[in-house]
Amino acid sequence: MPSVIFEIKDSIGFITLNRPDKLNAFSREMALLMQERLDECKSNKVRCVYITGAGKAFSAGQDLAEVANPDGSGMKKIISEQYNPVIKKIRELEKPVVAAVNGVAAGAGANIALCCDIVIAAQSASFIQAFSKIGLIPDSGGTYFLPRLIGWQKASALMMLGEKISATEAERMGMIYKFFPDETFSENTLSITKFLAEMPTKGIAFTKQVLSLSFTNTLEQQLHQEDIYQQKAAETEDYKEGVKAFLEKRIPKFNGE
Ligand code: T3D
Repeated sequence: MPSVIFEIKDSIGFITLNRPDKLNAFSREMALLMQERLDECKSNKVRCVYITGAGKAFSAGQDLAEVANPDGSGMKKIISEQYNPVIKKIRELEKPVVAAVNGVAAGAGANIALCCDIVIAAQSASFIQAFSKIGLIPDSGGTYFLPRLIGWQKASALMMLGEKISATEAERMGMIYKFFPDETFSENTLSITKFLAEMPTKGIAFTKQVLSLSFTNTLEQQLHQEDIYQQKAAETEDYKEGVKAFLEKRIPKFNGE
């Protein structure tokens, strides 16, 4: 079986990290394959992306056995070839990306989940900034996203202490959108993903882009961007359909254009 399973169904690109016996730890091959799959999600056939892990974990981050191999790629290569492109591809993808965190998410595994647009976890899942425990700094965008999600103090403590956080606690802190009981996790997460895949895809993509800009913009700059992106959204077919359906008192049928 490939280390990343990929399928497009109902306009959803399903990406499953598939090294369950290693808790889906990232080998170089898996990171590169994930990049290829994220590129395939640029297709118009995909209107929402769903990332999850096979077996009991989401991902344990970097495969430490592979990194300990003296013949393996060096640190610079790992970050620049494996993780940074994954984060950029998720953020640059013009459609929503849902992280369905089915189990433990550690190190780069946690931070890949946290850069997604909507993070949903099973109640038994957990999050750990495992880096400090092996003498590393948090990578894969962790130092960018985590303080913005939960505030500088909590992020700093979690990163330095390497404390494992339950899904319940992660939701309470605002690190993730929601958790669901394990029994209903798949059903509920898929239902949210299907709903997103039937929404106005371009409008959702513009929302993603404007939200990202807000991290560095002043209010003046951000208001200007909202003006620009709202005009783009108003030119989409889905906007016309949304207004028409509202006035005709019927459910809209969006085609993602
Ligand atoms: O140079 C660089 O590394 C640069 C890149 C950095 C990016 C990073 O992601 S650094 C952070 C790497 N990840 C970690 O440090 C996490 C290591 N794993 C753990 O702390 C724990 O395994 C977990 C908290 C994730 C889960 O704990 P638990 O008790 O549920 O499972 P376990 O028993 O520790 O692990 C189960 C198996 O998975 C075990 O193998 P075995 O003994 O059954 O053959 C374990 O060795 C393996 N495993 C877990 N994590 C990794 C791993 N194998 C390779 N790499 C891993 N990251």
